[in-house]
Amino acid sequence: MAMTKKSLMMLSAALALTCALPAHAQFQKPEDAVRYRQSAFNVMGNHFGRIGAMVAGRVPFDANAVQVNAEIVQTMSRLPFAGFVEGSGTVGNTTALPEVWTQADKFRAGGVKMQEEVAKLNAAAKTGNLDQIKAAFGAAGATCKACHDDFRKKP
Ligand code: ASC
Repeated sequence: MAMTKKSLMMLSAALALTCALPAHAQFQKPEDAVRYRQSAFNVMGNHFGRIGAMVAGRVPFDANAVQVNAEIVQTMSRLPFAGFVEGSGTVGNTTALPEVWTQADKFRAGGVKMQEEVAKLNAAAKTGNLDQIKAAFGAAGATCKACHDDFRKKP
């Protein structure tokens, strides 16, 4: 069905409104933000781990599977940071440390670094070259660990 000019205008107005909303408006309560960021990290870690199993040789290397998983990891890497809203540091079952908010610039920079390394992993995945994938996987994993060391409660 072709879109009328009016429906296109309504759609773009709705999109503009959605994008203009502050991040906290995504969540009705702080607990929802905790669940959101944990869900995004969980899915990201799951698919990162599937690549890790191939990198470690526990599962046979399958270049196509690496590509599919790396694409998901990159998409998921864009999501969790919107969930670190003010007031969500002490609710639910969060393991976030107060430093997420007291050292917000450092935390943000760590997140950006992670997104960059994950993008490189996705690029390496597209080459199908296991050595490149291994190197990029290691670099991406190091960015996960860096934030866990500094910003996540130890078990
Ligand atoms: C993973 C995963 C993480 C990182 C981290 C790297 O596979 O789920 O959180 O790697 O353990 O040190």
